[in-house]
Amino acid sequence: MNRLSLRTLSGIAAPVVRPDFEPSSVTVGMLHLGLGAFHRAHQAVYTDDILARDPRWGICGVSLKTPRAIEPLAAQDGLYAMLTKDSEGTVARVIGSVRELRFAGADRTGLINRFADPRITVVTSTVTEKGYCHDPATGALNRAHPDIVHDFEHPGAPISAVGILTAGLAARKAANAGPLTFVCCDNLPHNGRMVEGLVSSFARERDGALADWIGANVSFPSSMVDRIVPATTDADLALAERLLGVHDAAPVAAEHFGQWVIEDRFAGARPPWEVAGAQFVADVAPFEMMKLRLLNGSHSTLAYLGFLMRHDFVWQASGDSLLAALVERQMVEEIVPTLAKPAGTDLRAYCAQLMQRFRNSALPHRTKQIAMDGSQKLPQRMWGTVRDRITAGAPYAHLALAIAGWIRYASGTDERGGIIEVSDPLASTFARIVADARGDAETIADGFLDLKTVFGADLVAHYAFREAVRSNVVALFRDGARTTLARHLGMK
Ligand code: CS2
Repeated sequence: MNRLSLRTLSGIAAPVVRPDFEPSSVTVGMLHLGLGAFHRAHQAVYTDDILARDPRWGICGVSLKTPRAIEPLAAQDGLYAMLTKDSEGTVARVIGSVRELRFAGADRTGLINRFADPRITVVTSTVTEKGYCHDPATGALNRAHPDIVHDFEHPGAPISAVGILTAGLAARKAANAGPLTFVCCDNLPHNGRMVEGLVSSFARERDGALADWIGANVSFPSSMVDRIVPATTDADLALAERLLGVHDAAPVAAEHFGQWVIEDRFAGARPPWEVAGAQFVADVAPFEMMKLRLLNGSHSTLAYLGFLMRHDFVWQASGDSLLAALVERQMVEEIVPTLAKPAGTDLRAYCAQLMQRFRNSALPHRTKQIAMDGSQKLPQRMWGTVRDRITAGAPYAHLALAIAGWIRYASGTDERGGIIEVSDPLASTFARIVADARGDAETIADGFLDLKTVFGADLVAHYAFREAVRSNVVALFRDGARTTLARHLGMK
């Protein structure tokens, strides 16, 4: 079968949607770090939507750690299918906005020099929470992280996102290529300000003049990104091939819903993403808090407790009446009261819409996928809400159970004694805590609750918080998730 490419594109027929611009006449105006499925189903689609109007904004997609994402796309001239799926069916669309591909490991100097192209004025990133090598509790650069240690020693051949960005900015400064905007698109609080802090502390240690130049020429707007994009499955590959009539080795599958709220603080020219529905606002914080606490917080609750209750997929977990009741009450009773209402948003309607999005069975999303990297994700998804509830003297019992669900999951065995492969930068720390506890649930809970880099010094020292989580961990080990949850909800 033929492969998707610029040559075969014209043969792809409706109802598959083809780019409404000529991909080969697009020039590159932005770089993207982290060419995973999320980027290809989100920022690349917003960009695809505006290229007919302004062909200056083609994307140079960069993969930092592995060539896996690059190779299939390179064989397809950067083209791939985006499948949007819900109960009404699937819509297939070919995305043509990724015009250049680079694997950092293949040519670091070439990549760094790309930042010095004056036509490139925007850099975006989706490198996942752990990709910024920061301390999750404080947001500061983790200087002990092996990639950061490497990059301080070899600033000209960096491997971390922060190191590559800093080296790229040094090249831009040397070439006098003008101001640049970096838009972080990962699920981190105040993500722009956070990355600015990381880059400026990394740069200052290298070269004070570079740090000053960055301060004067580079802006780091925060942004809230939203679209549920599970890992692509074999079924998606087969479906893309059937719908397109050509082989596509790199399709992405996602929901129809999409949201992108960006702080309007660009240092130079930018793509007109508002034409594609992005919102440019003065303050992203209310949107970001709503999304991280309600969507991502609920996702994590469904992932940990759902997995323990043997739900492989989010649509199953959110269709389980006990879990649905917990998540709904957690949102309405504990999270919503901590939020400022973002302009134009009805928070109750947002919660109801989330439950519907979670229940999209046409888009199976593995609880195990969301369960990854809890130590990096939960601080922004849950701790902030807990802190606000503590300050307000308000209860946080549902959150305490969800957090206990994470500890129970991260202890590495399921409820039938099977091994859970815990994927987390702190997995070996968790395994040590569990081994040292010799099966005692309270000791396991305390081992986790002592982790300052995860919980922060304040929560580690908060007696009532620890007790609330600890008693739930004990119940989860003793009685299992279903019984604990039913009792918690007064249904048993
Ligand atoms: C999920 C997110 O994997 C996860 O941790 O919670 O990827 C989530 O699907 C997106 O943030 C939705 O915008």
